[in-house]
Amino acid sequence: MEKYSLWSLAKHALSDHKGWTPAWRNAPPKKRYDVVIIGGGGQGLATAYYLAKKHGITNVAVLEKGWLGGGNTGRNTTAIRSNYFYPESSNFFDHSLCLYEGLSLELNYNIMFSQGGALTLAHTPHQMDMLERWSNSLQLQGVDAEMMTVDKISTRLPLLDTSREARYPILGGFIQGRAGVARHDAVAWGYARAADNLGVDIIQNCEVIDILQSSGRVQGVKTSQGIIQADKVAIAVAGNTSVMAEMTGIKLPIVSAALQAMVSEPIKPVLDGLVVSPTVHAYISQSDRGEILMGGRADAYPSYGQRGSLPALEDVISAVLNMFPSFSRLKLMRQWAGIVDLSPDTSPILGKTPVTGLYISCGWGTGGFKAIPAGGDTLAYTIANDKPHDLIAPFGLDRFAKGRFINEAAAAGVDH
Ligand code: FAD
Ligand code: PYC
Repeated sequence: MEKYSLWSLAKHALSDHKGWTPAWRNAPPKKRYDVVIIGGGGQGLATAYYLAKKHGITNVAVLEKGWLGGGNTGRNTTAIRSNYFYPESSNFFDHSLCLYEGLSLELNYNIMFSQGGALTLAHTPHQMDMLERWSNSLQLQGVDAEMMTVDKISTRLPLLDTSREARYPILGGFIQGRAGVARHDAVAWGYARAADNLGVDIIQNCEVIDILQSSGRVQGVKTSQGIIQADKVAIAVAGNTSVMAEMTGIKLPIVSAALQAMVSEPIKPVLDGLVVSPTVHAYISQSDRGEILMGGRADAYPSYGQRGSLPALEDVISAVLNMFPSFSRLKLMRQWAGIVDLSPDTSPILGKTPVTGLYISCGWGTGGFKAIPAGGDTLAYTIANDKPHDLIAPFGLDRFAKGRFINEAAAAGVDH
């Protein structure tokens, strides 16, 4: 690998992008693979990496219809936390957080993970009770969580309106100190480079237009670059999941809708970590570049239209100004949307499907960036062994038939 010195950084900065070593090969598709993964987002790339790294399965292709990380992985607000209510979820998401803690080293790629904490606010006595229960439940699972008084919150966040005159006065909150943010592109690129180094073929501009099966067993995929045969196929296409699953006759309980976010002009550091208010329906953090990053709930209307809308921006901005009135002086710089895959209980759907050799990773909705390492690790295990990893056994598609929902709507932060 190329060694970086100040001199080489300066040379690259002035090189007009010429002579750079690509981070992964531009692989032409082979006729057959042991495993084909559809979707070059974080989930697909991490699955490919762990298949190669932990299970020695390297005859693997990741097929991406656009560019790597151009879906939700490159559009999200990068909150990484494991403060989910039910043990099934907190165990899974804490495994992910632990993997994130070592990911820059594991991939030899700086994913810029910084653990500034995630603070959830309560505005009513009922919410305070809920947060107490929630943080107690986390502590019982060995996951860090701490209740915060208003005084402590106001010391941490001097710009937050903690007065009794606020429209929704804050009564307290709870914080997960190990929560944080990472650079989203770096997570995708780090996994892609590491998977490529282990022999995985990454094929961009390759849209899957059909999934081939015979006698209830997957045979491969039909793509914009021709037919590719495979013993096993995994679907990791986020908001496009129900369309893709329907190609195999599987109807999924997934609704696709736009989730929007926005950033202000950059300012000096004024915010520590992530702040979430389920009451005003907004969350906010400050990026490394200084932008104030804001978002809220997914659009109520199902759609594949990956664009913004003024009413959603107005909702989020008015919610944020309830909390941080001084931000009314900021200029909005950019907004964007991604199409998220919402499941009925706000938990992911991971594992085997009724078609032999076909696996699925979806239902991540508004929260699958934090789950990229654990989603990839556990789906790779499931594909390699054709048996669900213990951590994801509760998240199988069969839970809807069995009525074993894992309703994490509250832990999604703002209701979705
Ligand atoms: P994606 O990254 O969307 O990857 C799927 C890929 O499949 C895409 O690149 C797409 O082009 C490709 N694809 C689709 N159809 C085909 C096809 N037919 N053939 C080939 N390729 C195909 N999560 C958090 O944990 N924390 C957050 O703070 C957070 N904030 C969010 C904010 C916003 C605005 C949005 C939109 C999402 C947010 N999320 C967050 C959710 C998170 O981004 C997603 O859950 C996560 O990125 C899902 O990863 P993925 O790899 O499954 O999907
Ligand atoms: O999952 O923590 C989260 C999140 C924050 C904003 C969007 N998703």
